[in-house]
Amino acid sequence: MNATPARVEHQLTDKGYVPVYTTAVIEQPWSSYSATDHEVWATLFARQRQLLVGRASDEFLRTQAAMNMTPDRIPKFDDLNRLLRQATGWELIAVQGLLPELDFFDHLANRRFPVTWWIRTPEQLDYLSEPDLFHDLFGHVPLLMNPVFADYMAAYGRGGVKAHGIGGDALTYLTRLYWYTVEFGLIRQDDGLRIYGSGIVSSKGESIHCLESTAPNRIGFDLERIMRTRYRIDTFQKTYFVIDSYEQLMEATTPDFTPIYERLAQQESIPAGTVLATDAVFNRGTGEGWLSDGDV
Ligand code: HBI
Ligand code: FE
Repeated sequence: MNATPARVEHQLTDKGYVPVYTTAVIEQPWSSYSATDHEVWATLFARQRQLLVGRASDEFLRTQAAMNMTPDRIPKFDDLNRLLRQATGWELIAVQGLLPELDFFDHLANRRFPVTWWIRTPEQLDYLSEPDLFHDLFGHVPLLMNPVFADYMAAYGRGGVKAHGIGGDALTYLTRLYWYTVEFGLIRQDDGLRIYGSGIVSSKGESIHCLESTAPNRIGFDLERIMRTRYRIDTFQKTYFVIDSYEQLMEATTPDFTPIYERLAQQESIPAGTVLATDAVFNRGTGEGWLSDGDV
């Protein structure tokens, strides 16, 4: 039997958590999962599936159902890849942890989504500081079944590879775009605002907070506004950006970003909790419970 691959996780140092990167692409060691691993998957899957009805976007719920993920056991990437390749040409690859940004972008550009092979422990059920199998598989993979979102993610990857070559703050701007759309995005439906961001759908607390709390701002999507806006990595978001459609995301990535990066370099970044007079505001948050600093 093959040895179980490494779990490459953030290291706790006297300066707090520091990310550790790995580039290896491995086979999903499905026989290595313990009964506890499958139980953690089953618990999180059942809880989020129940919580997200009426909160996640119709398309997220539809694509997730289309993936036939088994709630009781950790799905096999090979089973999911048969569906995914057929739908949009994407495939999952198993990785051991965080990839260096260029590796990550290059995989996206080639329609490969890196999924961390290991799942969090029962003690980490409600929060862990980095993507695990549940965040990636439950959160990121379903919308890759949607052709428009799948094209956006591939275009985003190509943009990331290019930004890596440009240097300067290009990657910072692009990472903010990922953060406020792919990870923490909301979408407007006829029946109200709904969640499509992976960081939200894989989090019990934030699935409730992002739509029902009065604390956060909710602002209409604006590409350059988002690319100027700093964000928090350790608490619920202070601001959520709302798209009208997945097509709007795809259209936003069609222009050449080079002149946009040059324009952004002349402007100040915007704190996560700020609302500008030019913002299309759905609601201005009260800010209750916000931490005052720590934006990245
Ligand atoms: N690596 N495995 C993995 N998963 C991610 O989501 C990921 C990554 N490396 C870099 C990264 N995300 C971020 O820089 C994105 O915001 C681009
Ligand atoms: Fe993620």
